[in-house]
Amino acid sequence: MITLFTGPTGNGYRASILLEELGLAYVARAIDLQAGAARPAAFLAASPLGKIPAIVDDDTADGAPIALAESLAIALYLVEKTGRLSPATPAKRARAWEWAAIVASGFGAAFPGIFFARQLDEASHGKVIARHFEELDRGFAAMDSNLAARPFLAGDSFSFADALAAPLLPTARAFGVDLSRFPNVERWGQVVHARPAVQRGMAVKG
Ligand SMILES: N[C@@H](CCC(=O)N[C@@H](CS)C(=O)NCC(=O)O)C(=O)O
Repeated sequence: MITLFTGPTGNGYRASILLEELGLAYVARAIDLQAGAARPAAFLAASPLGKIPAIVDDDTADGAPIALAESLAIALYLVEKTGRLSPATPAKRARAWEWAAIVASGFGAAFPGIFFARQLDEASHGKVIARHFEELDRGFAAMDSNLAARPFLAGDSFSFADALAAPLLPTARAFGVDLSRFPNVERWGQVVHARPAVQRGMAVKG
């Protein structure tokens, strides 16, 4: 059985629509998204940033539960688990993931940005910027906790997740984020950026 931690938002609905479309059995647990509301420990254990949606799947091949957050990662996991809702050809699969990424990153960043800015007056743009820096801190804090227990983002070896995340560090420094508050991230960054392929990749200017 899958437990879905969710709420009445677009991100939550992405996960519940997928579960429904795939015909998977699940129980939905509502999370109070108000700032300062208590969040259940099982939810926080499943969601590194404490955001919905998140799932815990008890029905796994080796019996070890899989806990997972982020709508895009949940989609990838459920599609892989069931072998369904994935186009048959590599070209169509690539197109489907391209659109999934646009939905999760582009739209996913714009809506909360507008939601937050609408609560402010014209003179308060500094608060919008501060809010985005808070989100960066939130992400790096979660990454730091993750990297306290393992050398790379997804375990013992370098994966595509590390490759995708590597450029975050120089970008964050250029934006003035003090990464010394996240020692595990800095340690990971030194290892990752010492990799010849990462250095070669970071040298490509097009
Ligand atoms: N990138 C995430 C975004 C998740 C997200 O922003 N969830 C919001 C609700 S729509 C949330 O949990 N907000 C509460 C908070 O930020 O503490 C995804 O695609 O799942």
